[in-house]
Amino acid sequence: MTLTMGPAQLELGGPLLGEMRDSTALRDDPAALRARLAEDGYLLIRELHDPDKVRAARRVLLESLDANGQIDRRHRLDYAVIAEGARGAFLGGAKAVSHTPEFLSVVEAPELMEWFARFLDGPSLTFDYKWIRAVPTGANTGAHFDVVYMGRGTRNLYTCWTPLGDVSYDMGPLAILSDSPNLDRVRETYGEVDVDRDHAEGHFTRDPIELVEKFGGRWRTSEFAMGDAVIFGMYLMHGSVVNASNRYRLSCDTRYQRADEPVDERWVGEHPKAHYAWHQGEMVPMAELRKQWGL
Ligand SMILES: O=C(O)CCC(=O)C(=O)O
Repeated sequence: MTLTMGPAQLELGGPLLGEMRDSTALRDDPAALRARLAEDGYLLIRELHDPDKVRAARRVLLESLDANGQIDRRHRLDYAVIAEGARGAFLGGAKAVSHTPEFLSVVEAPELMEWFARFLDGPSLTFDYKWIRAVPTGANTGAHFDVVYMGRGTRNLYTCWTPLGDVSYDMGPLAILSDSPNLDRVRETYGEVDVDRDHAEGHFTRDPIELVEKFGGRWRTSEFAMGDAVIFGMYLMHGSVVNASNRYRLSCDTRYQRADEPVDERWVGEHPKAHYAWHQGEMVPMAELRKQWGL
């Protein structure tokens, strides 16, 4: 099977793209989880969330998209078929969705906060801001580190990527660069970007093959079911496969850290400030920065 990422076609099972490793068996063993994260850069945990709660959160998101005319009503709402001419939606900061009891009962579930507390070896907190995505046909996320968007607090910060529904390969699942790419120089340069301070593009590249050719490693992805989650740190290169289906790929990504470590102030509070200056003034193209860095 061939999957598309940006301009590239990658054969699943070929040298450039494989399947994510399943770490579900380690879910209650924090030391083993930490060792696995250090080795792979990510943790795929099946049913980390309660699937029924994810189903309820999905419903809230679908109703919001439907109210906005984005769902093709000739199909069951649950199929999330995209209305003709409708675009994607990024509902980051849309509290009418992200702070519903249904949504919070997934991403702020006491059992999830406790799981992170065990993993982090100390009480955990989560950012108030939640990133929620309805990815349309033909779209995908370019390759990036999360640190460029949220690096003002502790770097011991973790993303939990949660599919809000089953996600098959054709629906554009998350993809991560694993298998020991040598990204030291990328970390020292691109990894120090702050998009609000630098007015820089956030994605390092849209071409996944270029990354493997320059830095090594192998892309990995997976199909997902309701309840699954992928956890990773701020310096994991990741993006997504193109959504080749006629349905929205629904997901959210939320952040967790130790409560006693510094917090990036843009993402917490009653009304998080979010990206307050990213697109102000002239944007600096990533190609220009990469030239300066010799990358
Ligand atoms: O869901 C996506 O397409 C991208 C997610 C992402 O970049 C993240 O979880 O940090």
